[in-house]
Amino acid sequence: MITLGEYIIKNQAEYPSASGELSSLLSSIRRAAKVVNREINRAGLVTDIIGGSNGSENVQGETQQKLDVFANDVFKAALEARGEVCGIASEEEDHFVAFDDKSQCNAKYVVLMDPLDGSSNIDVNVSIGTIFSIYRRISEPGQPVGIEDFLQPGVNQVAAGYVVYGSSTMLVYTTGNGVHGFTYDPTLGSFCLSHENIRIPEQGTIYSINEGNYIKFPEGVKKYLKFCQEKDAETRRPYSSRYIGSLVSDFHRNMLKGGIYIYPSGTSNPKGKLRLLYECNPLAFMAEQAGGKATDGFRRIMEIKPTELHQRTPYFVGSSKMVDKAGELMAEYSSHE
Ligand code: AHM
Ligand code: MG
Repeated sequence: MITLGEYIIKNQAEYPSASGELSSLLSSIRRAAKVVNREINRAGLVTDIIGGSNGSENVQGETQQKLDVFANDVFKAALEARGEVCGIASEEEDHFVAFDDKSQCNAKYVVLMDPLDGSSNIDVNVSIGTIFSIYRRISEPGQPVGIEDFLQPGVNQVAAGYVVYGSSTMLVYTTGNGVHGFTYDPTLGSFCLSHENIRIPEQGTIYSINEGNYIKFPEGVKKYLKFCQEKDAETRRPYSSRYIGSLVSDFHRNMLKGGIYIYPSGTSNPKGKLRLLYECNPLAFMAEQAGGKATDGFRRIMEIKPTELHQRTPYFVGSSKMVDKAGELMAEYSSHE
């Protein structure tokens, strides 16, 4: 059995010129994930302390759960502690946070994260996740980190991943060399390699979308949903509809089984709901590394040049043939503003 720690060290040894900083950064994420996992497992028992709403809102006007804030603090502290990261941006922080300790001014990496995605599911014991995205800074080391370090297109990512806190907890990541999954063994306190080199089937049979918003969807998405529901033996339609409402869990299932996840634009969310930098880009990188695709219905997600930290985008991600088909119908029936 190979643990995540061993796997990180083994891979680093294959790149003798690497400084080990990225490995060390991934180890910080692994450690924070264990702490957050422990608290999530206790959330149902001690609702008044760690479960439920925090009574505050984040910059996007969403109610923060106590565990959102806790997870944000744990990941932030873990990333600050070791000196590889010069700053972070998070769904739970209005602005990016510079780690301006002198030594960290020289650090190479910035991390963008959603510390606890899908957190409204905590109170009902449904899987939630952490998403992270790692870039090399573009400002000069030694200078304070700036907004330009965070507003990079997804193609610049050096690593990305997620933790899914589900019936088992898993950490799945890529450094641009395939996607690898590790399942947490609570008796050992270790993430153990369980899914090496994950590949998304190019054609799946699952579609995931909040169909309650149907009336607000663009025509191209409506047409694609009709396509999913029609009978066709060759493409094994009708497909199954599966929607947990927890992006990491829906993405994880679709990546293993084959499927498409869509969060389109709508009349109340003209740019969709999901955030480009710390939700869509990292999962797009993972999807592509596993042989899948991610678009906003028209263009490749990872080529979008971000203009704001909390920018939203419509999102289509998963099996390549399914994303292509949805794209065809978007091109035919919807216009791209
Ligand atoms: P959050 O970052 O506030 O948790 O919101 C993101 C979540 C995703 O996990 C999920 O896929 C989506 O919101 C569900 O939204 P909806 O309830 O509109 O279907
Ligand atoms: Mg989120």
